[in-house]
Amino acid sequence: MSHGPPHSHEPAAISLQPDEGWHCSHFYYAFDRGVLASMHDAAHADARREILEILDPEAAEAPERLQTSVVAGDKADFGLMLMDPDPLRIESVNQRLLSSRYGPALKPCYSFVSMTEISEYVPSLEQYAERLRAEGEEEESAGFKAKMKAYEGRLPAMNQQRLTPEFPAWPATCFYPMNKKREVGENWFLTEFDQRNRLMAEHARSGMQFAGKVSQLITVGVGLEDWEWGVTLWARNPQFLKEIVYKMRFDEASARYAEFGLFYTSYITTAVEMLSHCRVGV
Ligand code: 76R
Repeated sequence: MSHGPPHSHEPAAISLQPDEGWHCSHFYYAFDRGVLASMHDAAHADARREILEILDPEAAEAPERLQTSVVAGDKADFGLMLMDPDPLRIESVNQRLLSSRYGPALKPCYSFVSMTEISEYVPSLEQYAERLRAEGEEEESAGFKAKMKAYEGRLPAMNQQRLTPEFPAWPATCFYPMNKKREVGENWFLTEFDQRNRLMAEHARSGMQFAGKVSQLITVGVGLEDWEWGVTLWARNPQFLKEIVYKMRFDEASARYAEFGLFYTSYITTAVEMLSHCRVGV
């Protein structure tokens, strides 16, 4: 089969952008205090200006989303969460940082490359109706109709939030990678769809109990990363991070099938606040 216009020798346009949704990268860095100590005051002033430009979410070259946070513990000093349709626009932030005046003082600690998607477990309108029926709602009842109408109303915005999210203005965030088990007898990927769907519905119900306290973004690493998913949580208060993850450990989807990588907990800041917090160039 031939692709592209007939009789054309032009290569088909190549794009790195997904049909829908965005690329996403999480980056974590630590400062090398020895290198910082060897820099003169004037060099710090220039380096600060430069790093603040690179981390300015409003800058012309900035990806669609750029969030800076200061990391708790010694896994890293600060983190970036970056999203854009163009993966190179995201990666260029990392390269511009590393090649900047502060570049020699930056040690990359961890990164996670992923993309957004609408999970196959997000119920369509028909599947949502199915769930309501399964929960014993009468098809003709006013309650059933009201719930269907409400779901139909919020689904487009929810899907947009999954694909091209606005970051919540909440101060605490936590990122961790996760897999679903592939072991003999406990293989998520050999489990029937209905069963997975049932477990994910249970999972979603426990998640919804944290509405107003925790907001989640699941990005997919399958085919791109060492782990299958990246979990980004934002919380009004860090105690909710602890509460939600504990609660979910009891959901069968997590209890039986989930495997987790390292957790990176951090607090959202501006780039200026991050530099002051890390006592860099101040
Ligand atoms: O997207 C949606 O809100 C629809 C329901 C839903 C899906 C499909 C949902 C709801 N999640 C979904 C998918 Mn989730 N989620 C996690 C973790 O720590 C743990 O035990 C697991 C890490 C948390 C804390 C969390 C929170 N979820 C997924 C998937 C992808 C599975 C796939 O596609 O195969 C993973 C790996 C995963 C893991 N989830 C919610 C939450 C919360 C808080 C909700 C409710 C969202 C809301 O209220 O809008």
